[in-house]
Amino acid sequence: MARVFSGVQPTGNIHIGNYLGALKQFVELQDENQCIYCIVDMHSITVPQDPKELKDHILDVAALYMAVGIDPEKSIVFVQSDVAQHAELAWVLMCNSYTGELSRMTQFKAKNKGRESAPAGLFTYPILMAADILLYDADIVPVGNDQKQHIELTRDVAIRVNNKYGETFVVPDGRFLKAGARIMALDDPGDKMSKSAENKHSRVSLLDDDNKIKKSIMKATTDSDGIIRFDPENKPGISNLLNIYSAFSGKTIDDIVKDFEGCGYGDFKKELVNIVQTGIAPIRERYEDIRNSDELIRTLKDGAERAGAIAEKTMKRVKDNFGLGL
Ligand code: ATP
Ligand code: LTN
Repeated sequence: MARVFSGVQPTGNIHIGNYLGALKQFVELQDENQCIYCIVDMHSITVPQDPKELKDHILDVAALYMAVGIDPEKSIVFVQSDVAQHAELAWVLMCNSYTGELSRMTQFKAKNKGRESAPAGLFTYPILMAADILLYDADIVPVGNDQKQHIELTRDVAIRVNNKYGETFVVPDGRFLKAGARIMALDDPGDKMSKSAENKHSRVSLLDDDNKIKKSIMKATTDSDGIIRFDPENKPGISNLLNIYSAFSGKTIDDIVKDFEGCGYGDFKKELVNIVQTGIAPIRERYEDIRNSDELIRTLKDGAERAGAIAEKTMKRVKDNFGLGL
């Protein structure tokens, strides 16, 4: 059985990009693998958070994990800050990574745009992510395409440590889906769909009601030539919508294009509204029940205990190999 690890930040507005790029894979993988899914709250404080909102968002994401189909009987689900070894290992890895490689991370560059000085945690964010993954000897890391560079860095650091200190870490592979790996913003298909974008119609969130889903999709930016064709370069808007259609329906893009031959964008969007509404409704319904149950916190505490037992073993191996402690 392969070991799978991934994480999502506890910020609001989990959207269909997060779902199609990451969460959907989490569910698919849990039958055949040993899966560990984390709510990475320590990553989220790399930018300022309201403490009360953060606590709520941790439980929101945990409930969404279960609502999309993650089964805590099969997978370990826990909150990152409940297992202290994440921060402990991050320090060791920081001592084995370079400011040069961290400066090249495009996510850091994007988040730090226009500032002269950045919070050090924003800069070292990818190392905490590497620690998350390496702590659990993960073989596979299901994520969206935007995380490719961070996975490469994780591999580089793992290989570097193994070469210097002897076999310490499993070198992980990223797992990226074809149809959902990079969902673009509905209002600007040049940008990825994002939790933090100001315009709420730039995304469809998993907890949006039918009305909001309809509004956001019908408003989505397309182009003026009116032909439904997959061409991300020249027709990014309609290509993004085709991608979303394909990911929710399971149909290939070629088949969808054939089905809509001769139709206008309006007809296509109406059908897409239908498909997305149908895909999301059961998640939203399950979410309400789970979010309000007492079971949720018990599940996370149990998950932290199980994760902590694995993390402790890895940290012992790391300390032994590095000559740390007594
Ligand atoms: P933001 O949208 O504000 O940039 P994020 O990327 O920081 O949020 P996370 O919670 O860290 O969100 O990401 C959870 C998962 O969703 C990650 O695996 C990430 O790669 C994936 N993901 C995020 N945005 C998209 C997208 N637009 N398309 C596909 N996958 C995505
Ligand atoms: N950096 C990721 C979230 C994340 C993660 C991880 C994903 C933190 N730790 C470990 C996979 C494995 C993001 O911003 N999407």
